[in-house]
Amino acid sequence: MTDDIERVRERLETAERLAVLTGAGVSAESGVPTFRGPDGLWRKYRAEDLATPEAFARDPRLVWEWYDWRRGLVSQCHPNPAHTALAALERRGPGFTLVTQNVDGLHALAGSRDPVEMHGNLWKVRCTACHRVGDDRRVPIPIPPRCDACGGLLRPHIVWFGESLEADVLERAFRAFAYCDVALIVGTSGRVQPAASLAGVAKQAGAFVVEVNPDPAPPDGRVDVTLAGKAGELMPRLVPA
Ligand code: BV8
Ligand code: ZN
Repeated sequence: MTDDIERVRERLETAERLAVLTGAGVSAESGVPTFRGPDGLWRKYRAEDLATPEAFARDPRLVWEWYDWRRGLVSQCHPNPAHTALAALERRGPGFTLVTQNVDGLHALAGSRDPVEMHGNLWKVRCTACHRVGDDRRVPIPIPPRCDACGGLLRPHIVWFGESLEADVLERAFRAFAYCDVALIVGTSGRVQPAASLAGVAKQAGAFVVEVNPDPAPPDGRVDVTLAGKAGELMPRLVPA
């Protein structure tokens, strides 16, 4: 593993265009539960019961109670060394894009300047009537929350299953991976589309692809080096202060 770490560290030093994709695993050591792990969120809740527009239409109160609970939990969590290392990597120079599936906002808290939040953000709400998007950090949030401007029902500004991602977000994410020379895939099970396609896009473009995960996906030809370990431990070794 040490040789692999050295190899990846060198690649990161010489990379001209670096694309990073993170998933719930990068926040696991901050205390944010993952989705599909043994103590994952989806173990207790069924995704289709909560993270879909149909669930929200059926029972907005139940969906808001789940998000309010997650917001309360995340409000107590802090970035871990993996988030900090990625922010340091970004400061090395231009040509860096961080794409995250996470909605916890911890990358920005750690200093990442402009993370591409593919699935939205727990701290943003969107009016279902006038479609205004705004920050809302109330914990707890009054349920059901109402729009200040028009009184419409607010929803989490989060991409639910069956909902399309914002076009500009998709474009930024896919462009970053289509033109990178090194791609880092950190802490994701690679189960959710279209994020799960990004590693293949990088490979197709001839990039050097690295996965960081204690429980890495079985080799499928898209990853050049797999570093089997926790992001909070490995990322600082890949990006020495
Ligand atoms: C869409 C918001 C077009 C909710 C989420 C093919 C093409 C297009 C769509 C689909 C397709 N096939 C299926 C679909 C539909 C669907 C989909 O992918 N379903 C899956 C379940 C099969 N996709 C969609 O609906 C997307 N929409 O494509 O629009 C469209 C429109 C209509 C109809 C069809 C298509 C929208 C997807 C967004 C869904 N919203 N979240 C919320 O968060 O509240 S996704 C949800 O899963 C989370 O956001 C999370 O980010 C994401 C991915 O999970 P991971 O981040 O990977 O987390 P997970 O727990 O799975 O894994 C954690 C990993 O960390 C593990 O590998 C573990 O080993 C590792 N780990 C643990 N500890 C550590 C660690 N790693 C490092 N360090 C550690 N310490
Ligand atoms: Zn409104």
